[in-house]
Amino acid sequence: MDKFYTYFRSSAAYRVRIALALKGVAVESLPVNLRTGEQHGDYAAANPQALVPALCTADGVLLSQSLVILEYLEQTYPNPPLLPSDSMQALAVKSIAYHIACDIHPLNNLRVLNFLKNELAHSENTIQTWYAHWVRKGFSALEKQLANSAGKFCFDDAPTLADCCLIPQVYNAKRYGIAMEDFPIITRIYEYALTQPAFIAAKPENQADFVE
Ligand SMILES: N[C@@H](CCC(=O)N[C@@H](CS)C(=O)NCC(=O)O)C(=O)O
Repeated sequence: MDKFYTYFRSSAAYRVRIALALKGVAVESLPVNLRTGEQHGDYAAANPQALVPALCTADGVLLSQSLVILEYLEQTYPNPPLLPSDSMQALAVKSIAYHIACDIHPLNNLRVLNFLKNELAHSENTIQTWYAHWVRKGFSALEKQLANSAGKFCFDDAPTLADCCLIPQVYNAKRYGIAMEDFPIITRIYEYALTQPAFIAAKPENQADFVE
């Protein structure tokens, strides 16, 4: 069985949890506590980036980067597919997923916020302004992008890799108190997704390592 290094609150790990649940794939979950800095211990010897998630295949190959793990899952467990069969539509889905994973999430990751706080001595208020700025800028563009593709989910009515990325990012934004009124399509997709069993199973509060 594959081993999955995760943390309940990690939005990148949450992406993978959604895909695992949608595909019905069982893994051995190994929590890495990011709050206590466990990512910098033994785990960093296996994954030098010291970030979660990572997935170690049954053959002992360690995959880092959530989008790579999603690609591995798509190759290994093709059903249900999380990319449309039409190649141009698949690229449209990836464009949404990359928008979130490459341009929104990295600016607001724990280590970035910690650096603003600890090394650059910014106040909580400034850090919140930083967080809100990048999420709002990203979500504003995403809202326009989704206007051309969304149905119940980001691309039509079935979940794709784009939803694996969007739902955790919205969860994270809500946790940081971002008002979602300006993003009705994103909000509609988020609320619909959270009525679906796979998305419920993947929620941070439904993980074994969850703490308040
Ligand atoms: N691009 C990476 C990002 C991974 C990432 O940033 N993970 C965060 C949690 S969401 C992390 O491990 N942070 C630990 C830290 O900042 O020290 C991916 O998609 O897997």
